[in-house]
Order: sequence, then C-alpha cells, then structure tokens
Amino acid sequence: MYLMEQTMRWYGPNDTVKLSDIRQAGCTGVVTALHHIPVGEIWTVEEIVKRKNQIEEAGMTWTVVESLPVHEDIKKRTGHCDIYIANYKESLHHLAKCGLKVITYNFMPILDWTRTDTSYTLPEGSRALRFERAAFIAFDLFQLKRPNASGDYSTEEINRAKQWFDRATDEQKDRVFKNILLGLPGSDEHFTVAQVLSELQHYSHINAAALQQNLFHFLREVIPTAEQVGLKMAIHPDDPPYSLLGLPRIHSTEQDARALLDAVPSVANGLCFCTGSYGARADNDLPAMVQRLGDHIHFLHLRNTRRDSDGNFYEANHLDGDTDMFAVVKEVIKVMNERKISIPMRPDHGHQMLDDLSKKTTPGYSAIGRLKGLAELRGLELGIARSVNP
Ligand code: DNO
Repeated sequence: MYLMEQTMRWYGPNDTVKLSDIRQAGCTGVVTALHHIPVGEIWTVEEIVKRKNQIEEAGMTWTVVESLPVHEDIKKRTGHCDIYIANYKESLHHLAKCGLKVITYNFMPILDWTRTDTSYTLPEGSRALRFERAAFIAFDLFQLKRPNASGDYSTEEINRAKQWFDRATDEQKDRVFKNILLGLPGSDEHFTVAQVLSELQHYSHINAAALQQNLFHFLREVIPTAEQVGLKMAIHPDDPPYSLLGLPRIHSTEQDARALLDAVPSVANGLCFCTGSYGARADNDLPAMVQRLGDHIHFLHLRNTRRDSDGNFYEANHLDGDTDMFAVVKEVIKVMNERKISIPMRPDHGHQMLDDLSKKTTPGYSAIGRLKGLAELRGLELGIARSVNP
C-alpha cells in the first residue's frame, strides 16, 4: 500500500515555525529553499548540505525543493537569460549530488501567488487567505494606475471596483495594496508601484504564446540536465489560474499541462499538482486531471478554495470548499499504486487559528492550521486506502 509522503514547507532558520514543530505534526520530510540566495545565482553544494544537515538533525529528510526560482530574464528571454539558464543547470547538478529529488518552480511573470486579503475572518474566528476581485481591480485601476487597465475589465466589474474603493477605509486600501505587492515567498521585501509598472512595461510585447515559447525553451535546456542527474522538475500552476494585471499566464489548465508535457517529453518534466491553484477555476475537473496527468505528478499541494460567482475565492478547510478532496485523494492513491511510488505531499496553506492568531506568522504558513489540514488529509487517505485494500 502506497501512502503519500507527508511534508510541510519550512522557510528556513528564520521561520517562526520550527523544525521540531513540523516533526511533531507527523511529517517525515521538509520542503524548503535557500531563500537567502538571490534569484538566478548558483546554489552551492556547501549551502545545500548545510540546510540538509539541519533538517536531518531534526529527524526528517529534504528531498523536495520549493522553489528553485526562475529568473525574470529567462521568462522574458532577454538580458542574461543564457547565464541564468547555465546557473540553473549548475544548481541542478549540485542539488542532485546532495540527494535532492524534486525541484518545484513556477513560470508566473513578476508576481508569484496573489491574494487581496491575508486575514479574512471566517465565521468560526480563524483567518484565511482571500482573493476579492473588486478589491484587486480597484488596486489595478486606482492605486497602481496601470496604463490601459480599464480595457481588461467589463463595465460592471469597473463599477463594482469603484464601489469597493469608495467604501473602503484608507487602512483597507493600504492592506490590499501591501498584500498584492507581497513579493516572493520567503522574502519580506515588497515591490513598489514604480517597480511594478516598469516590470509590466517589459512584458508589454510578450503575449501568452511568446511566454509559453520561453518556458519551452527553458525546459528544452534544463530537462536533459535534470534527467541526466536523476531529478524531477515540477511546475507549480498559476495562482490564481488566470491573467492578472494584463500579464500572460500559461499554466492554469489541463490543456496547459498537456502542452508542457508534450513540448519536452521526459520523466523529468512534470507537475506540482496544486489543488488550490487549479481548483480556483470552475472549468478544471481535478479528480479527472489527477487521473489523466497522474504519471507526471511529482509533488502534491493539497488545499481547497470556495469560489463565488463574482470571481472571489477564499481558502476553505482542506476537506471543504469546491474541490472534492475525497475524489482527488482516491485518484492519487490509484496513481501511486499503479506507479508503485509514494508521492510527496504537503498540506498547502492553513488557517491562522488558536495560539497562532496572536503570533506574527507567514501568511498561509502558520503551524496549527497546517497541522489540522495535514491531520485531516492523512485520515482521509488512510480511510480510503484501507477500504480499498483492507
Ligand atoms: C504559495 C505557494 C507558491 C509556490 C510557488 C512555487 O503559497 O504555493 O508560492 O511555492 O509558486 O514556485
């Protein structure tokens, strides 16, 4: 019987959640990255080993990297693109030498995951991450003042954004502004308006087809290296899975996943199947996607969202929300048994709750909410696995 390998994300020595907390949550593995190394620079064996030893001393393993980030020059295929690709390959060599197995990355231009609210209070008093479309559009039109932004929205959407902006307090506006410009995971640095506008300008001539070609170029370069050294690359889907700020997004659907797999067929070219990201679109059928893409899933993020008809969503409990987690986990179990492997999984995000409400925690990554998510998912998995295979 194959069960998922249980892991949690750890942001490194500065994380307020300790390795011992993660171990007590029942994890055997930790997912992390060398966040202190600037994007594009080589991860040295020395730095990788240092991190690996810390994790092993805490009684766990480190096999999944999240993320080895892709430099913007690679996404735009400009500037020092070739150097950054060479560096990426070098990092892959080093990671493989140290025993790492799976490398997560994404190809979202400029912004990584985006939310408007990082402390949306649920009826029971815990806090969740939320994306409110009117607030986002208000940010785009009235705070960022992106040139020609209004062309991307319907009159009704613009009216709703205006209403939101007129009603919001300065503090609310400020919070949305900061949340959207949160910057990269693991970093405390925020973008400024000027930076974002100038970055957007650099993408003005890159449409979805062009960005996709840049991704395929990157893959044609790095996948042979990954394959040669025995690593598996796992792309993280766009979050949310559609275009934001007029930027192209190219990994939001099953069709996008298929195109990526077909462009560079290799065991090393695979997916980080994030149910929370794909699940924010009503037209993604998640259990069917696991069934059809299962051979290429190298890492799982299990999380749930609840959407509404206005294009808003919030992060629900792991077993609630719009994604049928029972059906997803059932398909994952089938895939693992067919492939005869355990796929690493982490409960993605969690609610800020109990003692964590009074602590400063990384949005989505407080300890107790993730522990709850993990416990529920583990119970669900064992229940399904044992009933199929008593
Ligand atoms: C958010 C995360 C993402 C993810 C990257 C992977 O909580 O799921 O930031 O780590 O997109 O490259």
